[in-house]
Amino acid sequence: SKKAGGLSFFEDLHPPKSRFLEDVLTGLAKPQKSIPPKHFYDARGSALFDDITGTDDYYVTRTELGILDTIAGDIAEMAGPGAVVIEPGSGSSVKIDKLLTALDQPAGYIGLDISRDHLVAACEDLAARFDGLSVGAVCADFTQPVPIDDLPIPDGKRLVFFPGSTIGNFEPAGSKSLLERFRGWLRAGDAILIGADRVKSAEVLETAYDDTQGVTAAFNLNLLTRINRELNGDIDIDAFSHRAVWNSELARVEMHLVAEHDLTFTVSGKTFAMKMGETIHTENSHKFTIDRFGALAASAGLTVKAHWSDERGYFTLYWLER
Ligand code: AVJ
Repeated sequence: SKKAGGLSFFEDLHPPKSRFLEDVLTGLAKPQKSIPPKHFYDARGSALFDDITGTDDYYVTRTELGILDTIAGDIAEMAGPGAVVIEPGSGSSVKIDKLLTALDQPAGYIGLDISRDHLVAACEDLAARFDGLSVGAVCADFTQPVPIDDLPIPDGKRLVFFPGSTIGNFEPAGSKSLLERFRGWLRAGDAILIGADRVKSAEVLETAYDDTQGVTAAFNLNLLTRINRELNGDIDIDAFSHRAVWNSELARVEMHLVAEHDLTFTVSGKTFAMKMGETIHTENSHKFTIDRFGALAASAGLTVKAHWSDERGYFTLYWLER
């Protein structure tokens, strides 16, 4: 029973709207100002992120795609015929196309995303590209509980696909709960295929997050443009510069917006002051050794059954089971 647009089902769990204003006002009031990275992704921010993945310096996306090409046969064998792919935060069509093409007659695909319009468009596109694949869409926030048993998921071995090192955006406690949540979607024999960026030299990491073309700088600064437009702000964007720094202690690349001189600004009627050199912390991108990632998985009750990396050891895809 196909619904309009070629979807087998659409389930709207009505996730609460992201609290952009609340997050910004709370974050700017902290001693170390910070804004969660999920707010980067308005239309302009999403387009800039796509541009980042095309830069020479941001190796992440290109490297993961290369690994996916190399391991297509292994993946097909481990998943077996008739697998059902579940993708939380359904993202890049290039990656999911590679996975679905690699698999042996996948039975279904379920996209799960907080952004209803983006989700439906992406899933309808996918249904059109993969004739005969049962495609479902769930509008939900995957960082919150999802009543997976109430959804009409087709029978078959489940494969939760979480590429891109998105897990790196979460704090250690958050990444553990996220993996626990995904684990709760698995039955015996089901699996998670997850990509995570590796620890490497500070130089490579800092260049990847401060590319020479300035795309990542524009991506970071766009957050201020978004605040001015959507939250009635008057921030002088020219007063800020982009900084990416490898924090080896915490194994993460941090992105900051640095005030170039003392300034004040208002957002929705609230006034904020910053000193020269003070920063707004906008993103953490955690990096993992294979051992550390295995320990994280184990802490969430998951076992690494296989893992694959590129030749430089920049990025790793992990096959996890419960
Ligand atoms: C989409 C979170 C995986 O951390 O590498 C890219 C976002 N930020 N360049 C990452 C990002 C700056 C990206 N993730």
